[in-house]
Amino acid sequence: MTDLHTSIDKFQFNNVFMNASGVRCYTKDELDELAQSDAGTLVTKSATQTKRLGNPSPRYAPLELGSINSMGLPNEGLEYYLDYALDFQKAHPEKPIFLSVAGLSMEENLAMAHTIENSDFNGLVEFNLSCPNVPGKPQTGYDFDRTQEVLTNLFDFFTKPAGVKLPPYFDLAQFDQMATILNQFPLKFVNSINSLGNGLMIDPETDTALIKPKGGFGGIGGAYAKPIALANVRAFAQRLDPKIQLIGTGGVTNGRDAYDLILAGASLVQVGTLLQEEGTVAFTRLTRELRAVMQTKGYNAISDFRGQLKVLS
Ligand code: IRO
Repeated sequence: MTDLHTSIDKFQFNNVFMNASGVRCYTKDELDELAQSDAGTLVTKSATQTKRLGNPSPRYAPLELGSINSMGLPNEGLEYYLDYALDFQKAHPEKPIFLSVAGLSMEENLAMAHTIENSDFNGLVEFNLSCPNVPGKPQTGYDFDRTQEVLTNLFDFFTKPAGVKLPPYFDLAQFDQMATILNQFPLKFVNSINSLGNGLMIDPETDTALIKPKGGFGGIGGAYAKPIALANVRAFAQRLDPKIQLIGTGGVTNGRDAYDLILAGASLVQVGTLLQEEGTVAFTRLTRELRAVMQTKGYNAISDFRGQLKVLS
């Protein structure tokens, strides 16, 4: 039987698939549903210190090859997700989970990090440096000096296992610069990529932008993102200290897409748009399809092919 077991640092997971933060992980009921699915683990909706309602609706639309969203960081506040994670880890000590945080300022990120540091949380923390949808708040991940400053201040005191969620980059110099920054810190993982920021789609019937916030601009996910996600995972796998593992996110609609992200170097694979559209049953199909691809290739374990992408010489 093919084995989809994987690990990040000391944390063990019996399946490579999980949700992408923001998708079906807003309420405790949604998180419970993820926990009961075939996913190997789960991540909570990116939290701010206090509850936010987010942007006006419509703020998500499915597209032919993916989705557009400008949710605007709606969430129940850090305490809600931290409480959930603390209860969860008591009930499921064998299933480590991820807590995602996305402060609107460095101060807010540091304050939330202090709260988590001083709590009994024993899972992994994802610092989301790439929310594309809060009006007036540029993505930290596109400001290299700011990223260096945030991580320097964070790891001054933060000792729990942590990683960052990054936006997509499009130039090899950006991969070089960002990897040089990330390699200075005791990160356990880098999650690449968040949605392709600030796309625009138009309803042909009405000549109107499909979503309401920001004049229709929003993050693009789904199949549109696959080649960009693959390139970002591959580029970071080639540049990061091997102690920093990759989580691959973007463009997974079938088992082969996940297989490709793993070939590029991913240790875990997150599912966003597909999970939004199909629900947690998507994990059952993806698991079956990934196993089938591995069997065809003669692989029994994720480690047999992770990072083994071949290139033309
Ligand atoms: O609009 C959102 O809430 C959102 C976030 I925080 C993010 O990181 N990525 C995204 O596509 N949407």
